[in-house]
Amino acid sequence: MAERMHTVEVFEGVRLPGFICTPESLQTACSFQFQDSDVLLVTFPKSGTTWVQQVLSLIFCEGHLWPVLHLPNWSRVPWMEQVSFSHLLSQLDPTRPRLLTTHLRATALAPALRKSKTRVVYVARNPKDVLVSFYHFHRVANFLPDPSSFEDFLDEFLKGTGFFGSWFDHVKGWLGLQQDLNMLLITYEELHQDLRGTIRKLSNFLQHPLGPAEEDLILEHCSFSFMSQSSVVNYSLVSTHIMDQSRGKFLRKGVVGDWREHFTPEQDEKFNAVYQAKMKDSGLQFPWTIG
Ligand code: PPS
Repeated sequence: MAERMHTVEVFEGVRLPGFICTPESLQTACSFQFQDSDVLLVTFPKSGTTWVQQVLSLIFCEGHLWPVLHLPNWSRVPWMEQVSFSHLLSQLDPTRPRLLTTHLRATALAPALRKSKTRVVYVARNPKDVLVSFYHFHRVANFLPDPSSFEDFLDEFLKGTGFFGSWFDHVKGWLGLQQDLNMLLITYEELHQDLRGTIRKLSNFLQHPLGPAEEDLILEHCSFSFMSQSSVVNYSLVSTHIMDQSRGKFLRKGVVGDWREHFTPEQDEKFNAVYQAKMKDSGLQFPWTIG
């Protein structure tokens, strides 16, 4: 795969890193046969994927921490669109619900999902913070191009021409299916503000109620400080040719509102205007205020 490090895969008009996605792997994702017991985590990149992968693994671990402590997040909750998916899927514990992840848009997976009662957990994050986190990640991940400047990166994000496409289309596409699919929306901000309450909400949705001791165990193993030190979630197992964390950590800051340290007042104004135009008719409610 090393020769695909800088390959760009265009899928449904969206640029994806060819290092992790191929036409075959994308086809496998779109024709996947979901089971009613599956749990699908859906995110636009940098919205809290790894955090919720960890929480989902912990909710279903029944107090047995071995996988959480020893298996990387990408093998516990594999990405459906990635080349490694078929192999990782075959390694999942057949006695537990299959926990799956995707960054793909709703148009790609909705037809397959509609055939099942699969529970979908959509995690959204303030797009200003998503943008900042993604900007830094582009500098770390060698399978993504180095951003030329923050301003150019912001313009691409607003136009939706960057990797993984438009944040606006992703969120509106998936959340427009809330009536059709068995879906729960949670936000990165909610996880920050009330981690225990959000975990409870998740476990109720997943029909996997937790006792107070289980909740405590989950809280302990999904904190930013714990995850930053854990090699199976901080991506230190990945070769520096793929992710060079001397350029910035994968678990970078883990805070709400870091965009304020990056945006100029002009950039903020530009962002707000596009956000208003694209989101005003969406009817969606989020914990952030933009514009
Ligand atoms: S990816 O590449 O799409 O899987 O990235 P993703 O995991 O969605 O997003 C990475 C950001 O999530 C932050 N993160 C956390 N924040 C708080 N607490 C915990 N436990 C946690 N785990 C991951 C991570 O630091 C990235 O955000 P930034 O703003 O860059 O720090």
